[in-house]
Amino acid sequence: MIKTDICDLLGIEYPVLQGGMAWLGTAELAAAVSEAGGLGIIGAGHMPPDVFRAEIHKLKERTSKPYGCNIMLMSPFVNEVMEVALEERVPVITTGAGNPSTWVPAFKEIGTKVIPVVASVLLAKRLLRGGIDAVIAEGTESGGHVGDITTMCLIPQIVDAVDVPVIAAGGIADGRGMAAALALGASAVQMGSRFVVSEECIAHENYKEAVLKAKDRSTVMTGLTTGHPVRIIENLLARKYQSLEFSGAPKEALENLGAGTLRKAAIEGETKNGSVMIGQIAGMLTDVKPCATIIQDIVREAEEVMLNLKSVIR
Ligand code: TUI
Repeated sequence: MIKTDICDLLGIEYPVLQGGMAWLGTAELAAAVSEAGGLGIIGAGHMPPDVFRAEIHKLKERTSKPYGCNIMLMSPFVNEVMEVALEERVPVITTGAGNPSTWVPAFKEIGTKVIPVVASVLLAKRLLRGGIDAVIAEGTESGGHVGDITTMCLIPQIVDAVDVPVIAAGGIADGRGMAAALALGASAVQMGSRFVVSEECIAHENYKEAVLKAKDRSTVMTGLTTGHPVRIIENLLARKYQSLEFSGAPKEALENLGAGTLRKAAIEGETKNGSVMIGQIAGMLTDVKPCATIIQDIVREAEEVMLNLKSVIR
C-alpha cells in the first residue's frame, strides 16, 4: 500500500488530489474523489461567494470525508470567497495563479491546511515564511493557467528547496506518472485532466470527446505575451487568440476574446470557439471511468511499477 506524509496531513487514504478546476471542480466531482479515498477539491474559479457557499454545502451533504477548495487568486471575488472559506471552516485550501500569503494566518488560526500551487522555486521559497502546510508543484504540462517549467525539472528542485511535503501536478494520469513523481521526491500527485474524463465530471460531452480525441501535440499555450499563459486544445479560438496577441493587439481585445470561453466549452460544449483547458497528458486519455476506479487503478499501477523497477537492478 502507498502511504505518505500527505495521507496523514490531510487525513486521506490515498495520496491523490483532484485539481481544483474552474467550472468542472463541482461538489459532485469533489465528493466522488473524496469518497474514493483521495482529496476532492471544489474549484471556486470565478464563483461568486453565494454560489461557492452553496457548493460547499452540497459537498458536505455528499461526503463526510476531508475535502478541499481551490481559490483562484485572480478571481474578481477573491476576498469574499476567502471569507466564505473561513466561515465554512474548509479543511484544506489550495490556491492558484498568485501568492496567498496575506490569507495564511487567518486559515492557520482555524486549523485549515493551506497548500498553494507554485510553478517556480522562487515562489515556493517565498511562501514558506508564511507557514504553509505543503506545496503543489505544477509543471507546464498542466491544463489551464500554467508556468513554464516541466514537472520533471520542477519537482526535484522544489523538493530540494522546501521543508514541507510536495504534491506533484502536471502530466500525471496513470501509475507510471505517479511512480515517477514519487521517485522525484513528491509525497502525492494532483490530477486534473484525468478527472475531467471521469463519469462524475459535469463537463459537456463535446469537451470530454475533445479530450479523448486529443493527441500528444493537441494543446497549445495562449497568452504567452500577456503574462498569463493558458494551455488549451488548439482550435479556432486558440488560433484567433494567438494571431491577435502576436499582432500586438491591446490587452483589452485579448481579454474580450477570452472572456467566458471556459464556460462556453465546459458547459455549453462549444469546443471550436471555447477554451478546452486540458493538460498535455490528454493524448494518453482514452476512456471515461468513475473516480473510484481512476484512484484504485493509479494507486495499484504505481505500486506495480515501483515493485517492478527492482528488476532493473542487478
Ligand atoms: O491556477 C491554475 N490553473 C488555472 S486557473 C484557471 S481559471 C482561468 N481562466 C481564464 C484565464 C486564466 C485562468 C485555469 N487554470 N493553476 C495553478 C497555477 N498557479 N499555475 C501556475 C500558477 C502560478 C503562476 C504564477 C502561481 C503563482 C504565480 O506567481 C505569482 C506571484 O505572485 O509570484
